[in-house]
Amino acid sequence: MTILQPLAQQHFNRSLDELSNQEVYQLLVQLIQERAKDLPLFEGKKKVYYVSAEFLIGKLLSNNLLNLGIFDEVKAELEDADFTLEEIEAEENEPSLGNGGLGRLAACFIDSIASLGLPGDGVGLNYHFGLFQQYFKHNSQFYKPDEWLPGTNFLTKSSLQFEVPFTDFTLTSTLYDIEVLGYQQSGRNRLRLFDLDSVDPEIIEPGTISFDKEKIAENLTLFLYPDDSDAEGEKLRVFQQYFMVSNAAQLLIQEAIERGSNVHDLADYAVVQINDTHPTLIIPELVRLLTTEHEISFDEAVEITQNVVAFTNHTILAEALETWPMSYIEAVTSDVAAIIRQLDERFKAEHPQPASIQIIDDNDTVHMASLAINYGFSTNGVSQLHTDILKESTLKDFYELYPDQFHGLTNGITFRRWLMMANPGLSTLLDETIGKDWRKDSDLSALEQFKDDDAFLAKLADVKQVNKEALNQFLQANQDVTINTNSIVDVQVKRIHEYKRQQMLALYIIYKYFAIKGGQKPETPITIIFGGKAAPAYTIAQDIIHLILNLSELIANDPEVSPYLQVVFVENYNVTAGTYLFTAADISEQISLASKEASGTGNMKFMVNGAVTLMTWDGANIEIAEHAGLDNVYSFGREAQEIVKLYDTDGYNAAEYYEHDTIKPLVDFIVSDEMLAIGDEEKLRRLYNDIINKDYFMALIDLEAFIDVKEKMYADYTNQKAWRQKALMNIANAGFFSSDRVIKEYNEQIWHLD
Ligand code: 26M
Repeated sequence: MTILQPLAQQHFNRSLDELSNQEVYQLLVQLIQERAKDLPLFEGKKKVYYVSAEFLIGKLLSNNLLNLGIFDEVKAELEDADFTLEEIEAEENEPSLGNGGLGRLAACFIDSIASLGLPGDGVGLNYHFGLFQQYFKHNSQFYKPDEWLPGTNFLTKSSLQFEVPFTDFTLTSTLYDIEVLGYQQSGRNRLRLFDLDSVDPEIIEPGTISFDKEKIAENLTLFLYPDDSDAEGEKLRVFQQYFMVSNAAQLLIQEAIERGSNVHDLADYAVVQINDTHPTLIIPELVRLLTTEHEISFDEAVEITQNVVAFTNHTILAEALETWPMSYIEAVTSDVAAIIRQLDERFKAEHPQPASIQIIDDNDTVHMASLAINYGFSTNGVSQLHTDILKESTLKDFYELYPDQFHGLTNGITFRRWLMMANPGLSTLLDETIGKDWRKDSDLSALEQFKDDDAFLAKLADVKQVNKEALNQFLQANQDVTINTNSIVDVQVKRIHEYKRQQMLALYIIYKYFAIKGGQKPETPITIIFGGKAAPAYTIAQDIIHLILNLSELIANDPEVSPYLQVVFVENYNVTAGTYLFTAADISEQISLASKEASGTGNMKFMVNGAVTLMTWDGANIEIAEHAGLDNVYSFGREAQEIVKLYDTDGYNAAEYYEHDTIKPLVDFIVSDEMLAIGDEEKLRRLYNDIINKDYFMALIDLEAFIDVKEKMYADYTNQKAWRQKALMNIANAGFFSSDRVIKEYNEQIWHLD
């Protein structure tokens, strides 16, 4: 059977093998769009709207082919015509419409909602520029705008438009849809991305990522905010948020009415899951729309809204909990500001105390989480530990008020992208070994029986080897770096943030550099790979990148060390790079300061691809250890309770740790002559001073334990059989971390779709 050949004739009047890569890509997009349109939308009385400022969907071509069930066929036909799917995929711009974990979670969730056949759409913004593209120069991070729209993409312009009334003007939205196909499903959902026709990239100053922030109609959906570390008090972000939620609210009311709602019963037709507090303004916006457009009383509108909106919290970092001065909200939408004041007064009248749960504080600042929790019906954390910390400390006073409203739903990842697409070698091996049911039910537990099967373990090792070769090729093409594919591949990829402690791994690299210089050569060579972007406003995160790039250069140029240790920083880490890294890794670095990583989801991508986790007792790492078994992970470091107490009592003193004989030389090396000879003195000193005087995220507290466990892990790697058995146990027990399980739980506990 050929699919593409007749299309090539029809559209280009040429045979497939005569087309350019770009033409083949266009053909495939068209094919997918046509097949998608043939599928009906999933239906049901009640529908979920997953509203999120970010959807880090990544490239869609292979994902759609896989979900349509024509992946293998198309791949084979392309190969017959002398194309590879990889080179065709290179024609697709990657939509990087998210910063990191929160945005990628949203992408996994819409894939799972569709794959379970549930009616549910994603709702967000059509940023013209995604997260900046990162490049390195002089061992530092630089930025290029991420232009992903030009050329053929998966967006279709819909005819739906809504009026969004801002304080000083009204804007009319346009809507772009991306089809969301479930895995082997006979229906579809959509990702609905709102935009403005007036947005104009011309306002960007050439060669920069700056623009006139006052021109709202021209810039509203221009950029995704590149900042997931500090809640920047920018009015423009409030404009974006209000535009997003006003459209979402109008859309869901309109669709509910179309399905038969009389609006009074809206909660029987729609449930809104808000991805962190960014879409919280949907609460007062729903109240506004219900009272002004649908003749519903204020009290009833509040009750309806309360039964529609559910909130997910993704962080306990104080600096990431959103607050907005009321003056900003008034400048953006005075009507909604007035409603927030009413909601605040209502709440204060019933609950004058404590101050910690109030919506508007004494500084006339709105606490978005308070609005979401007090006027939503559900609040959930994203791992067991994170949920416990929310209940016991961060949101304690809310939990006491609404104990039944709290849920814990440990995150998950879609196995379609992160196993089937990313790792065809392992997927085929799984099919041959345990049958194909895992592709539908995510159950890999039958693999455990092969724990002592040497032939199987050898095949598992072969798959890893092939993936290391593929990673090597990717790195050669991406940034002209060659790695030793016979080395231990040890990977930390995620946004750069002090709490994730990339700086601690950098200090370990210094330790290892000294050890090798001193004659202690590792039995197996080691490749340590970093990837991740630092928020432009986050200086110390940039300095950490600078430190690592300098170490990479220093070691590469040292013939005594380079045969045994290589340090690579992947440029512009994104979803595509992730597929190569998760599948090639032997070691998964999950070393956040306990209590700070709400869940993590990269940890799960490594696990299902057979990397062994090196972990602190944080987020979903704890559950990974429970599922894989304690013998099959490596753990270290202080636990969350102790860390929370240290923060409460101001009990951590970095200088004290710095004075340890084992630590001081490592930290001092940051500003050594060797480093200053290649690096920037200001940056290195700033980082050095920060670590010895502040070290707010306590990199030094766990450093000694980290060094010990890393040494043990590298030594253990030489027992290849035992190592492959650990890898197997990780894969076999990864089923729990499928986002299909998570979505079933959301549905059972929160959404209650039919
Ligand atoms: C805030 C203000 C201005 C601009 C952007 C932001 C902002 C954007 C994204 C703040 C936070 C953002 O994301 C936080 C995030 O990614 N949290 C991660 O969520 C994952 C999914 O639940 C978890 O697995 C991670 O542990 C958590 O860090």
